[in-house]
Amino acid sequence: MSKRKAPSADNVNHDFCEFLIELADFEKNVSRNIHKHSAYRKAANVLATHPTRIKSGDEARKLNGIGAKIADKIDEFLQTGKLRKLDNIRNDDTSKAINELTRVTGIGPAKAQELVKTGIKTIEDLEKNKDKLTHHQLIGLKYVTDFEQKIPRSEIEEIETVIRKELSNLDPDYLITICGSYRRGKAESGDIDVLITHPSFTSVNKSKELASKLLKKVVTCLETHKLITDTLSLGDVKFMGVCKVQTVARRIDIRLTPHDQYHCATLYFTGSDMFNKDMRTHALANGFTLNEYCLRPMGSTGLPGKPVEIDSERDIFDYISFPYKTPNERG
Ligand code: DCP
Ligand code: MN
Ligand code: MG
Repeated sequence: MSKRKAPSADNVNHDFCEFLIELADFEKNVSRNIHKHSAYRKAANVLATHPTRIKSGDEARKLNGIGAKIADKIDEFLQTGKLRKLDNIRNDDTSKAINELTRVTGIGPAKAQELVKTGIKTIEDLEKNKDKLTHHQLIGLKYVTDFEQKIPRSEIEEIETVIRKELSNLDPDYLITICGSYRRGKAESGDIDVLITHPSFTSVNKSKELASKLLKKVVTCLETHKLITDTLSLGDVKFMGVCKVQTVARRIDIRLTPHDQYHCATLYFTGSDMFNKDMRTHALANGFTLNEYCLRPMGSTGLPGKPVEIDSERDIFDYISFPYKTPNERG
């Protein structure tokens, strides 16, 4: 998971997307209104993929996901070059402090609000109050500016080469896919999302002990070979940490998934998150329920049945009659 998504630069509605994302962040981090957050995010996404420049709120309203309130904001922005609501938000002290504190990975809106109440409002304040932070948050603070820098594709390619080389020496049976925005072909990514599996680990045979052993072995190997530098958290199937091959520290997640659930996991962790939402909705409309583990038919009782057998990502599209999209076409 990585923080703060910026819309892609090649989009003709870039400026609308930017203010919508700022409003979305405000709803998530300050107002804590997840519905409004989703509405703004959705609108930003619709505009980001719209091929032509939007010229009025009315025109925007015709698009799926844009209602009257957002259309009004587009008009106000077109007429005045700014938004009063955004000016107010930007000038509000609490809002400023929460935005600043949530720059640190591990500090979410709830923790940020708690810190603000005790008078901690800046990164500098955090430096003086390290006793109030968890291990994860301390690492986040240490690398706060590093983690804000996008990772060029070429650097992830370099990281992928290292991972493949070291893990194939460790145990050639590990299967590795770097998912996330990198798999979607993006020129830059916020973090590195590594998905791994091993034939010995399946949905039938997935004891915590086995999972821990398989994941830990990978993490230790990559630490030994100086790729991984810090651990934010290590569970039985999920590692969150830091790696470095060049000069900037990068966020890396490694997830272990059962061998027979690999394709559903690959699909899910490739995203985008909006694409996943669309695909899940489409699955439901076709009588299936889809998640990161499996695809199940919905029975007449409204309960999901047994997972169907999946041999490729394409199988999932086929089952729910969703036209196949290559990773590059998934938003
Ligand atoms: N994901 C999702 N829903 C979420 C979070 C994540 O479906 N709420 C899935 C889709 C994402 C993938 O997990 O593509 C990886 O999550 P990231 O946050 O790392 O997102 P990306 O890799 O897509 O973008 P970035 O370049 O910012 O890392
Ligand atoms: Mn991630
Ligand atoms: Mg990512």
